[in-house]
Amino acid sequence: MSDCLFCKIVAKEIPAEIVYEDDQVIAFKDINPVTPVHILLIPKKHISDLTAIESEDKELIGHLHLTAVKVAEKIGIAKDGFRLVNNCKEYGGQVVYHLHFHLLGGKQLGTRPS
Ligand code: DGP
Repeated sequence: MSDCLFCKIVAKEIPAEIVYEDDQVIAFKDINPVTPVHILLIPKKHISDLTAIESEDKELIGHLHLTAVKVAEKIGIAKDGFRLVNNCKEYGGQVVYHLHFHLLGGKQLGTRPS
């Protein structure tokens, strides 16, 4: 999508601190981190939000989760643990409408998700 911010990061039209990339997904540092480690994981395919995934995306979504673990291991937060969050649409707090998961870690987080 030509006007999508994260599609522009995928296309390297906007710079980002990329920590992992393959043919299906890309992971990069959040511009406004809320935890010591705050990485965004996105599919390269434009999907607006979690409700827009289709059965053909099953493998892709699984791959995105496996990638989150791989990135957490690479960065060194897998042993202590981390949080993987998706903000879905307005009430979920979604701002950028290209499906993404926040990988949050590097400190003790609370037991309540919000
Ligand atoms: P969400 O509320 O789930 O849609 O979160 C969007 C996140 O995207 C937010 O934590 C800030 C991040 N973000 C917004 N614009 C940019 C950008 O241009 N570069 C990077 N690296 N992150 C961005």
